[in-house]
Amino acid sequence: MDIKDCLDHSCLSDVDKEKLIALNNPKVIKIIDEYIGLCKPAEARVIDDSPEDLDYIRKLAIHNGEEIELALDGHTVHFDGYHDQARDKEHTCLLVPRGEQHKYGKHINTINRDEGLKEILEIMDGCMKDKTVLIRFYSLGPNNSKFCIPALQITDSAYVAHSEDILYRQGYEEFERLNGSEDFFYFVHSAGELTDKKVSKNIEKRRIYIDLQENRVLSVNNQYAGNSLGLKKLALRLAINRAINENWLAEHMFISAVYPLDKSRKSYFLGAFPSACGKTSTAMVPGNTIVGDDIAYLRINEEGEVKAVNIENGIFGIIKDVGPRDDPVIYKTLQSPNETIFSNVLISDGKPYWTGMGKQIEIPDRGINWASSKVGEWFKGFCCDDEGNEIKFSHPNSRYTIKLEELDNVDEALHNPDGVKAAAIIYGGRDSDISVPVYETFNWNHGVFVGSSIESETTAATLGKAGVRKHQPMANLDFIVVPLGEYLQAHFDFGKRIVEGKQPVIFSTNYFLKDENGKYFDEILDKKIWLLWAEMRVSGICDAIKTPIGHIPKYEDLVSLFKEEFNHHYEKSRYISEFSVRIHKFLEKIDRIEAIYKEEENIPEELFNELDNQRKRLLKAREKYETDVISPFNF
Ligand code: SPV
Ligand code: MN
Repeated sequence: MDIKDCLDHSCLSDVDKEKLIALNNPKVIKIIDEYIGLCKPAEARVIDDSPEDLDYIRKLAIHNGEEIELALDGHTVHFDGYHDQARDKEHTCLLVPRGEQHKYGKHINTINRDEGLKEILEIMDGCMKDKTVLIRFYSLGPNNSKFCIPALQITDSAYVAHSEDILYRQGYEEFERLNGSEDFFYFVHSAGELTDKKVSKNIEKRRIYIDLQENRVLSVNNQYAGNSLGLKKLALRLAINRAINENWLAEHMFISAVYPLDKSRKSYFLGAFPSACGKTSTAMVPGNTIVGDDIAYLRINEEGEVKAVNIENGIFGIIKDVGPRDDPVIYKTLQSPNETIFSNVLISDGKPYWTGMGKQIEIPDRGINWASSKVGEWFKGFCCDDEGNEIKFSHPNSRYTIKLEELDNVDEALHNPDGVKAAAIIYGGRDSDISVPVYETFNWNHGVFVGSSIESETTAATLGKAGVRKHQPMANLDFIVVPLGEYLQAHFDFGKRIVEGKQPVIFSTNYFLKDENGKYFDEILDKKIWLLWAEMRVSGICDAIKTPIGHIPKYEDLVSLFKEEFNHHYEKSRYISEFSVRIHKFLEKIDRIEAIYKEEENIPEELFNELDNQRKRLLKAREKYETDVISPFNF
């Protein structure tokens, strides 16, 4: 069949058809043909990587009311509907062939593939009526790299396309390079019918269905980026499946270069933290340079080392608490003219306001924001949300979207097609009463166990109640679309393939430990000290104390780091409180984790071995020291 015959849609101009035909890729044409036919847009535009096309998208987002221009050049605001402010886990489902649903654990919502497809395709029938559909080509990973996965995005939201232009690398050329191959991911998104305030109206029909068989995700009746942007968490899910089959890892991790205080060395750290647990702020610790803050692909190169790339090109970051003191680099960028989309903040006089932007700013009493069920006027005392509480001026999950290149601290290796060498991996959670602020695991397998045991109190980044303790293996649980056992086995197997001595050192951090009065021990920037200590360990510069959970810092090393960096005396009493090993708390956690894994099928032997060994070490220490809370000075 001549591929030109497929594109018999009056909504496509000849110029646009030519752009598609030039790619010489029958699968691309077939997909576009199918979804234009189904979604029935008024107009279709094929966007290549030209500056004119990208400018068209920016203008369209403003023209159609999905974004509003702000006072500073390049700044816009976008509002998601009141019930569309976070990832919707409930309506995100994996399409699973008949008879296979039992293989997947409790963590994934699954739906029979035939039924799910029927349902969502019905919802999508005519969903782009009167709208312009945008056909976009992107690259997940640096261009022309072994890591790169080309991705086709079809969306009727100019906000989604604009966000992806900021957050991802353009990929029309990657599709040319594909030379007809079917090896790409694709995403079809529709915000669905919009209200007069341009937010998705039919929220009860919001669906995000993941189809591993076709390497595609269909998403409808939403705008919040975590639900709508194919390239973000929807692609992460497809990538996790693909990585398992190809022996690499797709992780919810930042990548940053960490330097000692005298800047004499540089090591790349990766870190996995559940949403809203300090991942971006760890990646952005002042003095370090950033490669990425959210998603990394990891591969082992020919020398047997771990290399990692950021598959993104920008940051979709939580804006709450971004202020000049704790987040100076981002704050400065957000106050400068450049391409930035704010979402769900208060707007007054063309300026954005958010919670925790610093004491120097007075928050206006009126403005527009996400407060009413329609986006609209907000005023101090605005009542009420679904629980009857006063509505604050800015949502806890309000965000900013910027290009990494806007930041002063972007790392030179951002686009390196070979990636950066991973010297260390950090696993962090949100835990108020168990773990110490930082420790180094004994080896790769112990580190995998620690990553697999992350627990975190829920946050505003997903819909539902915040503050509930949840198991969050590798901070990736929300995105793991394969049985948990397979995912964990892939981590153990990955470790075996790394050349001995080249394994990244795995650390655990916890910034959320509280004292008996419920006050956090740590200041926000103290995480820099934990990173500096980890860097010293990676570089072989300092000794550490061996405990049953791993190696912890010596008091004197922390005293000098706090002194040199913050000119602050790190009190011995605080050290003892923070770094004591709370045996029964760890044991209770092990019991919780064990119970979860015992309910899953095919959890690797290695994991249970690590768990048993960890438990034995803790029990032995309790016997030896005859106490349940062991001071670091005792070891
Ligand atoms: C996260 O929640 O982990 C994010 C934002 O990075 S989202 O796009 O919602 O996934
Ligand atoms: Mn994330």
